Amino acid sequence: MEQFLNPEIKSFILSYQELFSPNSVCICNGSDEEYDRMIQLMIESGTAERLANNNILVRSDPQDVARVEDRTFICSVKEEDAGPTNNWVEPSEMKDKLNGLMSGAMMGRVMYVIPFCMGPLGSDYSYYGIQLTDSPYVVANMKKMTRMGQKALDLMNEYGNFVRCVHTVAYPLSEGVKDVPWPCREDKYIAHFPETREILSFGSGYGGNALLGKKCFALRIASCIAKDEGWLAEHMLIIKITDPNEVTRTVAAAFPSACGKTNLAMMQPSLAGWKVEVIGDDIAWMKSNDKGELYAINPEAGFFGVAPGTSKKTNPNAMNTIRQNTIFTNTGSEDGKPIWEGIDSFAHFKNIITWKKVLHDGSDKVAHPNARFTVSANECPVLSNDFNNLKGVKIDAILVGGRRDEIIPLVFQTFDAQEGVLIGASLTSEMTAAAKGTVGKVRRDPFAMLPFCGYNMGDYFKHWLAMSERLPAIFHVNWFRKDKDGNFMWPGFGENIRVLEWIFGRLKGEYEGKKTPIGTVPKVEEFNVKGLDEKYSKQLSELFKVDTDAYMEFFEELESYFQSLDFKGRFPSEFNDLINQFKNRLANANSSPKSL
Ligand code: GTP
Ligand code: SPV
Ligand code: MN
Repeated sequence: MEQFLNPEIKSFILSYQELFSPNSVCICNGSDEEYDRMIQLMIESGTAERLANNNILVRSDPQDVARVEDRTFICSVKEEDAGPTNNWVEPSEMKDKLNGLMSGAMMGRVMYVIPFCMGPLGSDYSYYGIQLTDSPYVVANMKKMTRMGQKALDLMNEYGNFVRCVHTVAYPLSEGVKDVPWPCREDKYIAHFPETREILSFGSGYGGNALLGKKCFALRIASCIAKDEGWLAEHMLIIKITDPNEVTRTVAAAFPSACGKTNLAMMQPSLAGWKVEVIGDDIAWMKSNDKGELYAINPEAGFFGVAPGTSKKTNPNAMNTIRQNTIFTNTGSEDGKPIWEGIDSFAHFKNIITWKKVLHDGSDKVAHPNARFTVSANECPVLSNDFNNLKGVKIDAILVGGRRDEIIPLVFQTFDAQEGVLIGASLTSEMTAAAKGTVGKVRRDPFAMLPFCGYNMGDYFKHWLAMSERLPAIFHVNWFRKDKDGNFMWPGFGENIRVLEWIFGRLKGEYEGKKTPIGTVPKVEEFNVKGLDEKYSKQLSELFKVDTDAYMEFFEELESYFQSLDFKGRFPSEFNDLINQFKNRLANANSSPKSL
C-alpha cells in the first residue's frame, strides 16, 4: 500500500487482508483506466462480453439474480431494535459465524479496496464508505453508482468516519479450484451491524446484495443514522417538475422495488411545455432545516434500473441514457445490442442469445425479469442541474404508491401529514422479481421500506410521525389499476404527467379536488385529458372512485397487520387513532352517501 491511509483505514484493510488471504490488495482510484481494466478482466474470465457503444453484458449465475431478503440480517445489539420485520441475529454470533466462513475466502483473488462517498463530494449530507470486494464486477458497478476513488479517499482520510463495507463472493481459488464466470454461493449472508456501522456480505455478486453503497448502506445503515440524527433515509426518487410557465416544484416518491421509480424519474411528459428532470431514481436522504422545510439529496451517482419493459415508447430518456457506457446484467443480446422483453425492436431479432446464454427459441425468456442496467447519472439527458447541489433540493410534495390492480385510486391527497404518514405506512404492493420470492403476491411494504428499514418498524413509524410537522403535502398514486379483463386502466409512463399536473395544481392551490373519506381525489373536470386516448379518459371517474366498503376492509386488514407484528412496545398508538379516523369517515360515508 503506497498511498497515504489514515490509521483507522489502514487497520481496517489489514485486518481483512489477514482474514481473507487474497493474493494481493488493490486500492481503487476510480479512474477510467481502472474501469477498463475491470472490464478486461471480466471479458477474460468469461463474466462479460462487449456490446456496441462501449456497453458490456454480464450474465450472472441463475442462482444469483436478485436481492435475498431471507438471507438479509439486521444484527443490532438488542433484538427489539431490529423489530418484527427484520431477520435478527446477535452481532457476535453473526461475526463469529462469518469470520469462520470468510477465512481464506479470497484465496487466489485480488482484494479491491473501494473508497466511496454517498452524496455529492463535500456536501454536509454525504457519508463515506470503504468497500472491500473480490469482484471486478462490483468495482465497475461501484464506479458508476457512487462517487468512488481518490477524491473520496482524500476526504475520508481527513474526515475519519466511514462505513465498513465488506464483501466477498466467497469462492476461494484454493489449490486445484478453477474459477467460474460468476462465482457465488448458495449460503448467502447480507449482515448489517447498525451500532458499529458495518456491513458484511457473503456469497452473492448481484445488485443490492453486493453493491453495498446502495440498499445496505444508503438505506439500512443510513436509516439508523437518520433516526439517531433526526432525518430520513428513504426508498424514493427525486424529480424536478417545470410547468409551461416555468414554475418548478420538486417531488420525492416512494414506490416499492420494480414499481416505477426509475420510469417516473426519467419520464418524458406527454403534455406539451412540461419538463421533468431527474435528481434520483431510488434513494433520497431528506433533512429539515430550521425553517421547517425538507431538503433532499440523492446519495447515489448512477442508476441501477430494471431493463425489461424499458423501450423508446415507454421511456425514451432511459433508452438514451443507456445507449452507451452501460453495464447490462442478465439481458439477452444479439449483434452487439442488449435485448429484453418489452424493448421496441424485439421482433426484428432472429438470433438472440438469452441471459442464460442459449439461442432464443421462444420457449424461455430473453432477459431475466430483474435484468438491470448500471449507468452513470451523467449519461442521462434529463439530469437536473441540482444533481450535485451540495445543499440538496427543497421537497414540495411526497408521493407514495404501490402496484395494485384494484381498490387504490389513481391519485389522492391526504388531508394532513399525519394521515399521510399512515397512508405511507399502509403501502401494499405485488411482489416483483427485484427480490427472491413469490412474484405477484400482495404484501405490505410500509413506505416501500419493508426490506430496507434497518431498525424496528415501530420506531420508524414514530420517527415519521415526529417529522410530520415538517412534511410537505402527501399524495398516494397507483399507476397499476386493472379492469375486469386484466388490462391496465391507466396508460402510465409519460402520461403520468397528467397526475403530476393535478398535484402541481393542488400545491399551487388551483385545484379544489373532491373530498372522499380517504382524502382528496381530482374532480374529473379539473384533470387534464387533452390528447389522452378516449379509452382512458372515459374511465377517469372509475380511476378516482373510492370504494368505501373495500377501503373499510383495507383499514381493517391494516389494523390486523399491525396487531400481528410484535413491535416490542414500539408501535405508535397514534396509528390506532388515525386508523379510527379513516374508519369513522368511511362508516359515515356509507350511512349517508350524500355527504360525499
Ligand atoms: P427498483 O429499481 O427495483 O427500485 O424499481 P423501480 O421502482 O425503479 O421500477 P421501474 O421504474 O424500473 O419499473 C419497473 C417495471 O414497472 C418496469 O417493467 C416498467 O416498465 C414498469 N412500469 C413503470 N412505470 C409504469 C407505469 O406507469 N405503468 C405501467 N403499466 N408499468 C410501469
Ligand atoms: C430494489 O430492489 O429496490 C432495487 C434493486 O433497486 S437492488 O439494488 O438490487 O436492491
Ligand atoms: Mn429500488
